[in-house]
Amino acid sequence: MLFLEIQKVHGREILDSRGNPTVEAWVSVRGPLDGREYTALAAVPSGASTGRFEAVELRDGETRYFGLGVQHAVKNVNEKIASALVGRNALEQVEADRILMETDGTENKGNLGANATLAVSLALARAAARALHLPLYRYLGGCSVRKLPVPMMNILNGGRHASNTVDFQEFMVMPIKAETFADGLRICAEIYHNLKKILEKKGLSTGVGDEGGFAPNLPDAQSALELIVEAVQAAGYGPGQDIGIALDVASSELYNEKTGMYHFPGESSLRGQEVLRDTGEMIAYYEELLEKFPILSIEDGLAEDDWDGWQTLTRRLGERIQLVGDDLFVTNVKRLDAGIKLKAANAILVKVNQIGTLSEALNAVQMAMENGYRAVISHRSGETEDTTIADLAVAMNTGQIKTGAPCRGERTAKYNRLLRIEEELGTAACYMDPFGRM
Ligand code: 2PG
Ligand code: MG
Repeated sequence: MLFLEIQKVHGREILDSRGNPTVEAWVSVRGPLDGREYTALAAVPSGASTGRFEAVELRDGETRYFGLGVQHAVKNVNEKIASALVGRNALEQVEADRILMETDGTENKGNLGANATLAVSLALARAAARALHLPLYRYLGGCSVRKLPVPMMNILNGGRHASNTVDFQEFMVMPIKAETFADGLRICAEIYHNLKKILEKKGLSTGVGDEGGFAPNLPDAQSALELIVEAVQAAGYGPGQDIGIALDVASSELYNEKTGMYHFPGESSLRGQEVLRDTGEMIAYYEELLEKFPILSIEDGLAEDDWDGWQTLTRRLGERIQLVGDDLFVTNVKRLDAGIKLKAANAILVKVNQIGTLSEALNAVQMAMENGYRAVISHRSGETEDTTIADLAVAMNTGQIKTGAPCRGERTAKYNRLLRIEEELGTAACYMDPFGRM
């Protein structure tokens, strides 16, 4: 077996797209054939609507950057992680990730920080690919890769990602009938621009949220969906025929443990009275929205701990639409396994920093697929220019990616990387409706 000796591991503190610090790592390995040094970088994203069961993002808690500094995580990269990995074979990703877990020694990466472990885990894969002169998607996915993901493009932001009155976090369009990824991306961008014109005409704000989608003040989810349908039609596409709608309710953020209810602060403020829904009402609400709009996918429709509710939701809607567990599963095979056994949800959102190593994220994708669950590779609301998730979506054949609006460089970096991959794959590239309908 080839030996790609890990030579250096180095971390540094950089900024994410919200202006908060995050960890970047670079790893250098010795090329197996020419003995040259190959270096690659990777940077870690950060969430706002973070699930309670996610791996730990180590923050300094000191005064600089309001406590959000990551100097301790960086120190862990430069000291503990570097000394555990230098001299080992970069081709043994699973073993390297196991060493990261062992060096950390906790269930949730609370010692080293999942931001420290993930930066190194991703940079390691990138450096190995580079030393082998392979694109990352090819290195991770092998000779059979060809499927470009359908974007779930977030064009209207709410919840924790914007300071408007929209309570659902994400309203996304999916170009399910496009011929190619490039075509799908163009269609989404055209819808995005039409939405902007419609908002302007109505005197609504065209400022954007954390993921680049518009963030106007609207009375409720129904009015957001109406605007999206209008934008799809104005762009010349058929809602439901060419374009499906996906929602991320991020409902763990709306759920209040004390009342056992979902609280809608935006809707409440505009109605002048408190709007609350219990689990049954949430499900009924989705059923009502499904009747009116071509919704194909709902993420985090219920809170991260409401397993009973998720079972009911899946029984009621699971045959009709995709139900994605984000905070519910947190890219963790233990939680996913529990969900599969309970028949809760039918898809998983995969965010590499929720779990903290590449191998563990890949395991989650594999477990999902082996059990008839779909997997959607996803960015975080706080991102960097790192494009690893674009390659990951192609390598793992997931057929879907969630990476924001066609706006803000950290979002377009992923889309642009997918354009390059599609061109590189040439006639082998394929793009298809992830829900397999004709
Ligand atoms: C989500 C993500 C990404 P955050 O909830 O799916 O869109 O948001 O990174 O804030 O958790
Ligand atoms: Mg989510």
